[in-house]
Amino acid sequence: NSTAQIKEKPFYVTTPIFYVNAAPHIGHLYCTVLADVVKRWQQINGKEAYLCTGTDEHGMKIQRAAAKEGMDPKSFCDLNSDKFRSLTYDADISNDFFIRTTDPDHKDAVSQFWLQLKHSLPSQLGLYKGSHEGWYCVSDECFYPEDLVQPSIVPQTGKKIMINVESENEVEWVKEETWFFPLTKYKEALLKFYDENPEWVKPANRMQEVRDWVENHLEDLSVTRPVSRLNWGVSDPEDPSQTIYVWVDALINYITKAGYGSKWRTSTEDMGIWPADLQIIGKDILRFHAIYWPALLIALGLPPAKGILCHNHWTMSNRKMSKSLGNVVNPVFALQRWDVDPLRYFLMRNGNLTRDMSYSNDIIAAIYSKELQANIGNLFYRIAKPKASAGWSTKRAVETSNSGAFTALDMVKDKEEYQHFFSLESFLARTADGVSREMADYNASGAIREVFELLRETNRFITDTQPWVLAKQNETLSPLLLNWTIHRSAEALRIAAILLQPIMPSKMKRLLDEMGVQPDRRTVAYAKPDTDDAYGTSNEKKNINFDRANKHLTLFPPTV
Ligand code: ME8
Repeated sequence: NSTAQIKEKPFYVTTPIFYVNAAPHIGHLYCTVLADVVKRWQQINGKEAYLCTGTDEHGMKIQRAAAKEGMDPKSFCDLNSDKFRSLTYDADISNDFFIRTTDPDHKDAVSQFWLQLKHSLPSQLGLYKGSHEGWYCVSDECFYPEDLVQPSIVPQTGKKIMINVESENEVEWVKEETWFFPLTKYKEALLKFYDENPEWVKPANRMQEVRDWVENHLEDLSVTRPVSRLNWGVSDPEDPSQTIYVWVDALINYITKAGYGSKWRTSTEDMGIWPADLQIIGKDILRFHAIYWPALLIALGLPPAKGILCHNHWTMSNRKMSKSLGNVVNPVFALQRWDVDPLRYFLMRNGNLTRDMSYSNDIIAAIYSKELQANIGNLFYRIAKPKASAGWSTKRAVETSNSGAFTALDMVKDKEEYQHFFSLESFLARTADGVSREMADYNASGAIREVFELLRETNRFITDTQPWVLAKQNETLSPLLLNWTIHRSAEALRIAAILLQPIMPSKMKRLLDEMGVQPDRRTVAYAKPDTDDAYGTSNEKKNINFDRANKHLTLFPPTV
């Protein structure tokens, strides 16, 4: 039936699931906020969208961390997983799922995936058992080839150790019997997949890195550990001497919440929200997501995610912020100090996909005062402050505009001396498109830049049109020009607030509430001038009045 509508698959975005060996830091918050911004952006574009985050709780790293604390692994995981979960509340993350790899539904999904790998593949493409020796890094939970390992000395103790040259974490020599996934047999399939999806990993240099790795360094993957060394994990249902490798376990999280194992197991069924539209990861875990994960899915005839966004790292004094290094910023304190939305704003503004980013309270303080207070806060205050006696009423300005009285301005449109009254128009018209273009590349920083150009331009516009002078003039055109100035500034603020909702959800909600913008008119479709003819009026029920007392108008209060 040609009239039958095919329901569009909801947008699905994921973050990595975080190791619970220590508390969360600002790097974890960063990628979770980015995922939240992507999800909220879809929503204000009218799409149904889902976000999955959570914690990675199995493996040797966690087993050892728990033992060090003298705790049983599950209690240890409960304690630390809660810290990540409460961070999502504190930071206003709109996640739909918070997965824990110790959840029964996930462990079940892992077992099923495992059995499918073992039994549904032709023998040369399926799992095989073999013996394995090599350098294993517990901190990174992976083996490294000989050429990526070198001796090092622990500064504090003088102890001689072997480390991986990239992560600088300790490696140890391990020899064991395990199951293998014949990754090398999937080389052609992976390269074909990359060829067909040349922008699969963004940014482009990361895609190239992946391709180089697949072309030159592919090895079969050891996908279990002997239970004697690793017992904290999902064990092979048919071979209890083996525990499934933590990375295989962890990657499956992305399909668990999409219903794999409980609602579907093959691509001929309705896979719900899978494939994910976007998987956000840090550069440290690119190989797992861009090589192992698609290979495992391709093996079972399941589609890989539609795209991967790989970001760089936050640093402190030029070193990667990491739990193992102990140079971390505690996001809970940062949220208390700066408030949720300003911190989200900073992370998105200074976040970067291609360079490492540096965290500094001085920079946050400067951005807070120069951008949030001086631009958006100030603009809000300027156009909403009560000066009704002098005609500063946005309500009236909007009404005047809507009643068509602005056609009077047509008379002056071509006159040189009135040009500055129209200087904002091109910004009003194009900002939403600019933001959409940036967000198509998931570039929140670029999106912020576009909005702030509009805001800066608006403050300049007000300075040029001098509404305070117009308010005192008795010329025929003055009231019209005054209302025009206020109305166009209000339009700029309304558009900016709509577009910034994903980044600062609660501040922008307040701003839009204060402006009397109806909840169903806060989508990107309304982020164009003259699309909303109903805001700016007071809403008796909610007691929202655009001409309220000054003290309510401070969006970004002074910080301590
Ligand atoms: O790797 N700057 O978990 P993890 C920015 N459990 N982002 C950072 C960061 C930093 N300094 N440090 C960490 C794991 N991240 C696995 C993932 S997924 C199936 C399993 C972010 O706790 C970044 O996104 O080490 C990185 O990829 C992720 O946290 C790793 O978190």
